[in-house]
Amino acid sequence: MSDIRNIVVLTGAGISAESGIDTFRDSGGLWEQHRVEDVATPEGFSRDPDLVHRFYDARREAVQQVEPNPAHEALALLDKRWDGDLLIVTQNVDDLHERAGASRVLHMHGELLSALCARCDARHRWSEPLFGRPECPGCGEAALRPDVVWFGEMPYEMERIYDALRRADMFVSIGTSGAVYPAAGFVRDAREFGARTLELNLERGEGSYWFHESRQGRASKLVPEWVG
Ligand code: BJW
Repeated sequence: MSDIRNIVVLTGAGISAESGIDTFRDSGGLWEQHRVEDVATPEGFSRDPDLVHRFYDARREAVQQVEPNPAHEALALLDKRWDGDLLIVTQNVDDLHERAGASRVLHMHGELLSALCARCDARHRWSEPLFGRPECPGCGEAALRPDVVWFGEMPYEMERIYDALRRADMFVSIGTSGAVYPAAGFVRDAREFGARTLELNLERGEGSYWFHESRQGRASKLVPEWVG
């Protein structure tokens, strides 16, 4: 990686699979157990907020029971020792990158441990005092919802992401099916901006042909090998 200075890493559910977190589209994944329209759209939340809260409460609890795996740890090591620019853009709402020790992490689809006020847009840590309390501590309205990005909503910090993609010499995608936009389009964007592109995934993702190189296998093996 001698000619590389600026790196963007995109991670998806596959990086957390070996920690014991369900992915979305694999066999037995979350979308086989729940209807996307019911639990991952603003319309689903308006129809049945209790169902959606139960879905995210269960996932929040599951994440608290698991630990980062060697793939998260390898990225945290890269984060510590890389003196060029690095941005770990994760689609995941878990906090396993941070718990492994990474700090240059951007959660484009939000975070399980955060609550969003649908009225005033304030974001609050989803800590004990908030449980079972629908009122926003900022504006007092009963409008708290999970701070996650549902279909039809704008992912977080897109400007910062595209800025990093524009400057990237290398773009690495880890554990994502490439089925959901805009993240699925980053490889094409990065490539057009001049980056070398690498896919690390159990199987080829939907946009695999966009990558200069694609390696298949478990993230816990491929990511430490790539980081070195
Ligand atoms: C392993 C492994 C191991 C397993 N090791 N690998 C047509 C064209 C373009 C866009 C659209 C379109 N029609 C509709 C849209 C828009 C829509 C969209 O993309 N829909 C698609 C279905 C087509 N997108 C949106 O609405 C987004 N917003 C938007 O577009 O705003 C407008 C905009 C325009 C222009 C610029 C910017 C914005 C919002 C998308 C929100 C997605 N939300 C979810 C839920 C978040 C909260 C939650 O977690 O509950 O995000 S959906 C779900 O999918 C979640 C994930 O982050 C996301 C991606 O899934 P991921 O991570 O890839 O998981 P899987 O399960 O799909 O794949 C896992 C992979 O890991 C597999 O490949 C396995 O093989 C692999 N694997 N074990 C290595 N051990």
